Amino acid sequence: MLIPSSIDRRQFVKTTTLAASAALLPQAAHAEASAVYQLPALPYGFDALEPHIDALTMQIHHDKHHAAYIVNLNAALAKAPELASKPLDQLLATLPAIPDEAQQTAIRNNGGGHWNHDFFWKTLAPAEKSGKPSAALASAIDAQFGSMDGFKKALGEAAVKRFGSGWVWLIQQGDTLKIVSTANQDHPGMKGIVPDADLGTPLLGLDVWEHAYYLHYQNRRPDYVSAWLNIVNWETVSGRFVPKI
Ligand code: MN3
Repeated sequence: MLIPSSIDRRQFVKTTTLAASAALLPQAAHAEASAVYQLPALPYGFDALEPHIDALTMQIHHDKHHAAYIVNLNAALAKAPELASKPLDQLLATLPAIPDEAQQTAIRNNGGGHWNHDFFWKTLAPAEKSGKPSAALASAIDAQFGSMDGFKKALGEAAVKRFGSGWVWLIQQGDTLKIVSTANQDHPGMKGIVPDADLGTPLLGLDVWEHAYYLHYQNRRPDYVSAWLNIVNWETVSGRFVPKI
């Protein structure tokens, strides 16, 4: 075997590196110009939520599932550039205005997927940083559900009742809190699609798709929900709550 001298090797590395960069450049520049949405980095490491959610589940969930929603959302928007400049929550709130049914479905599924997952990652924190609801939110939870345990029970029941894939949400509507559930990647603000889309502001969103828990919990969705409640970022959730003035 011919071993190149160190100079040759250096030159070889330099040349091939340049070639590789050059080959990537047009594609990278093109991707940047046409990709409306980028996969946001997780606000913590893949293993940060262990043992409640395992690192492999987090990695696949973020790097594969969430990434795919973004790729597919960008592909849908590339065919509808007039929609690309709309903020995502506005786009999701006006889905029925998109006349092309296939396009509407693609944006519903993948735009919802992106919004919901971005919200989901921010809703969570390592168990030691989970904290507690603010006094205002805690009192609203007590008023609505009797106690924190009452809230957890209601959330768990809604999670079990969601047949197939979907989400369970804690939503603020005026002074009251509600637990609602959506199918697939439907988002609580999808007016004309989600029946209660005017319920208010989502405070917390629980992903009950099997991809969120199956590796570790298999069919035990209630166990996943109990564990998940240990890693809620209550500071963030409390920040979304608007106390009664
Ligand atoms: Mn998911």
